Amino acid sequence: MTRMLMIGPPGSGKGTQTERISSTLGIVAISTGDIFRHNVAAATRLGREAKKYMDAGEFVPDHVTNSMVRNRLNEADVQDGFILDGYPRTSGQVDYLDGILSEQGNSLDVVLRLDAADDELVRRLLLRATTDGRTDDNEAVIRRRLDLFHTQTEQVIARYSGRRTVARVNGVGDVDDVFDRVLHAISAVDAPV
Ligand code: B4P
Repeated sequence: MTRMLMIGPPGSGKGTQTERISSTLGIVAISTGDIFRHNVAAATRLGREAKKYMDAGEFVPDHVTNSMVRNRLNEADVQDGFILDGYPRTSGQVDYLDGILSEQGNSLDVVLRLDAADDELVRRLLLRATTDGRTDDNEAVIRRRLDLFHTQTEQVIARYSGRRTVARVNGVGDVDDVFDRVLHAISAVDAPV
């Protein structure tokens, strides 16, 4: 089990659980949100471009995100596997990732879908706003990010569900309990049939 996606609404715990999967299973994590934030902090050209969209709760345009992911997936440390956190989020990104994987002769082993209700997500992100100071954690922007999840990223999940690769995980509860569910979901997919 080496090639995974972590998909879920903003605040569902994608980043939190991806970090745990990475450190426990030794799989390299790639978070598009983190890559953008590093670029914003370093004031690179990519960061200046991405910031406009992130601060408004919008998706960074596909052509920018896709080429960034392509470059990352061609690096040596991910040739044996990766967990992609927060990508793909649009149908166009699914097509693009399919293209990269097919060029590489690879396929996905599992898509983890982390669930939580919108009220819980808003509560978590507003709490994070008080501790982390992320510029996209204010109520209006959070609502926009949730809208985009429901209108665009749910279609992404539907496409992977059609391929039977989606494992659904309840993201509500103690972080350790959610992680136990994640490990269980991964091992269930990995089990010999
Ligand atoms: P992300 O960084 O992916 O931001 P996010 O969706 O809010 O998720 P994040 O991983 O940070 O939060 P998590 O759910 O772990 O994206 C940010 C922006 O980048 C996007 O809005 C977009 O502009 C851009 N972007 C990224 N990828 C893109 C793409 N593919 N295409 C286009 N644009 C893209 O955790 C949230 C909070 O909940 C944390 O405070 C955490 O401590 C807490 N939490 C986690 N688990 C919990 C639990 N079980 N109980 C209680 N709290 C919990």
